[in-house]
Amino acid sequence: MKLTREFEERISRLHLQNKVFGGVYSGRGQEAIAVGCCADLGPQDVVFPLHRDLGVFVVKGVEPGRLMAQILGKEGGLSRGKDSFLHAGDLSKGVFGGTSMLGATLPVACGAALKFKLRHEPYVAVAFFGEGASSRGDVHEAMNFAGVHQLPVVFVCENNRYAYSTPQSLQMAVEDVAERAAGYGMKGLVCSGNDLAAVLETMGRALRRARDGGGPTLVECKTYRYRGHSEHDPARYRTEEELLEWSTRDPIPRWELYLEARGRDVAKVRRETEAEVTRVVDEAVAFAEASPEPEGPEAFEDLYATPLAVPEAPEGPAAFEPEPPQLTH
Ligand SMILES: Cc1ncc(C[n+]2csc(CCOP(=O)(O)OP(=O)(O)O)c2C)c(N)n1
Repeated sequence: MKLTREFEERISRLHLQNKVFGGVYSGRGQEAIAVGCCADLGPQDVVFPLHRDLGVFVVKGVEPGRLMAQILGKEGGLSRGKDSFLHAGDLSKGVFGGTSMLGATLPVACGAALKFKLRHEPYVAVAFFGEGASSRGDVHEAMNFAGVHQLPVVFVCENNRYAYSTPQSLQMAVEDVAERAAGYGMKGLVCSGNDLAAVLETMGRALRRARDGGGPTLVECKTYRYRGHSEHDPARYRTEEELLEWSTRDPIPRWELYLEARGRDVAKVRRETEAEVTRVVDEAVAFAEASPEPEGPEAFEDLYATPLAVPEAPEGPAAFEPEPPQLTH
């Protein structure tokens, strides 16, 4: 959680220096969700993060230098400087790239989960989305398909109460996104997304169900977006009281309390973690800044996937020759 937070702090500073390629969408306050949902995933499990999910990349083990280079649009980045963070992925770590169309990654997650099921592979697909995206058609079609086919997929809704400036009450008529799960024949679970222990426990149940062939789960993590929608948004549409209330639920001090209650020397943990986090982020920034700008011709490379297998042409005459269409007038 601290690594993600520090990484994002540094991105905000680089953004002020005009070094970031594309928008900056902070997930400050939502760190426990990425950590709690990805901590128990294996290298073969796949994830579908969104614009606020830098933490998912971090926990899935994407190399921090390449991640920072992606954010600066450099050659050393995940897409070799061809795109911003928004559409970045790293298939070597099971991280699919995002799309601009909110919710459009959920059907793709179902495709990945269907592949696991058809091949009897014991893996899980995890798709992240906001409560705003939950009102989009693709999201419902994906959940319906996952329910019908009992796919090993977990849908994680990060309900941070705002879709850009739109509060939840203006875009959905139910209190919990998780209520919708019932309509698709799956379990809907709600937990505090600001409490790492709660996310770990809830996600653990969903992952066990998916791995045991029990089908999909919709996990709703209640949380709060500490910053504006993106760096250009001062988010004045929120009240002081609301900000104050949620500032007391910061997931990092909350986890420290949890550790303290279990007898850990939190001051020591904090010291060691902060030193390590600063070192990792310093190195990532140094790598990204030293990485060259893309030159241009690479824009025409990596455009098509290499086919897994080229089907062989059948020998002899084709088994089926379609009739030419008959014109009636
Ligand atoms: C289909 C679609 N509509 C609108 C947008 C513009 N847009 C980008 S992010 C965003 C807010 C999304 O809110 P939510 O899904 O709750 O996620 P959050 O940003 O709160 O994490 C909007 C409206 C988009 N990218 N795609």
